[in-house]
Amino acid sequence: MKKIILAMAIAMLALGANAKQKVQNTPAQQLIERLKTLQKRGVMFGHQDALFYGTTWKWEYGRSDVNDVCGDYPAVLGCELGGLELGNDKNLDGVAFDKMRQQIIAHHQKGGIITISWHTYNPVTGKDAWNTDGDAVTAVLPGGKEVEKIQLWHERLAQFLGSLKDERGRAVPVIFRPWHEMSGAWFWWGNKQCTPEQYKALFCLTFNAMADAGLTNLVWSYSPNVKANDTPEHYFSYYPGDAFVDVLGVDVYQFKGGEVFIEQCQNEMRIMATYAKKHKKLYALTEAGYRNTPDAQWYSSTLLPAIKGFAPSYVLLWRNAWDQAEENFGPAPEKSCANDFRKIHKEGAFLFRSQLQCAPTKGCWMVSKKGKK
Ligand code: BMA
Repeated sequence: MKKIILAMAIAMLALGANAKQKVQNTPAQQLIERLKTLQKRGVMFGHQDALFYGTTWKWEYGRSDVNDVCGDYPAVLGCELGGLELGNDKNLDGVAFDKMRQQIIAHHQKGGIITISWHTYNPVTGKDAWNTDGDAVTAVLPGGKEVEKIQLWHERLAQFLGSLKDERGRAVPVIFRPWHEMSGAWFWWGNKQCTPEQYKALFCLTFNAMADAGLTNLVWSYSPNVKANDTPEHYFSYYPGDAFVDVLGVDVYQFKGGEVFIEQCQNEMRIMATYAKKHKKLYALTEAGYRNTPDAQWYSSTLLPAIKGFAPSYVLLWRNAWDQAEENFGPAPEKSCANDFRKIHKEGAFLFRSQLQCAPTKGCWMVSKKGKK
């Protein structure tokens, strides 16, 4: 009973926060409207950590592997906050948070879209997000032994997200995607580590903490990992509710042949697009890739067919890591798929940053007509 009352209180609080956002026309709502407008024009191309490093370089601000290949920047910049909660000045991949902030603001000012993930450390064991010991979700939910720690971690999170402001002090809106891939069992918030109800409470806890901190710049994304022959029932089994989510997402990587990847993406697209239409939500391929991309035609023969017939807001390929040779998912000049990427760029398969325009006086919500291919 206590649990039901708590869940209802959380839901009401969140509904209130959402209602308040609607009245005030917040940066988050402006971004949602902008994303809806952009969705009609095409699918944005995104790359994780695009502006911080590539496989052959690092910390050269202004550079991007995507730009090195095709002469344009990704429309969507993915950033990662893991380690911020500990008070570190760099994330778990070595990206300094002050540089990240600078690049987020610069990307926004050039019209780009930002999405942020959070590989949160395990609050019980102190180890990384992949450490599943210690019943950590129970520990951070009301009544748990790490409630104060998650409060502190939420404060640090809110401080960073609230510090994203342009030169005139206006909040920079971002798509925030915490607690991702919960339908797998590799993170401490995964499906073997907590119940769907506990997961939803965790998502709402973070949502409410950000609302209580007064943040109005967060567009929220839910992103389970792919499941073979996924069903809507399964896809939505951890869904916290429409009041908490703006962008439906899914993370899909190619491990086997391209046909499997295409089939899985098409199936997830169908599930997300159907719900998105009915509930007026956006949807996206929030993480994707083929490790090292050992297929010179991967973009035209696999990635594009994977989303064919659907209108996701964006597709984000995972990082080209500077520190781990195997963590390589995006295009890069030295890769055999570079020509194919140039080809699909030229054909206008995706929207890139130069095609999104920022109106300096009105905030970054305008859409460039001239960018249309
Ligand atoms: C994972 C891997 C890790 C990385 C983490 C956060 O998918 O790329 O190497 O630390 O994302 O960026």
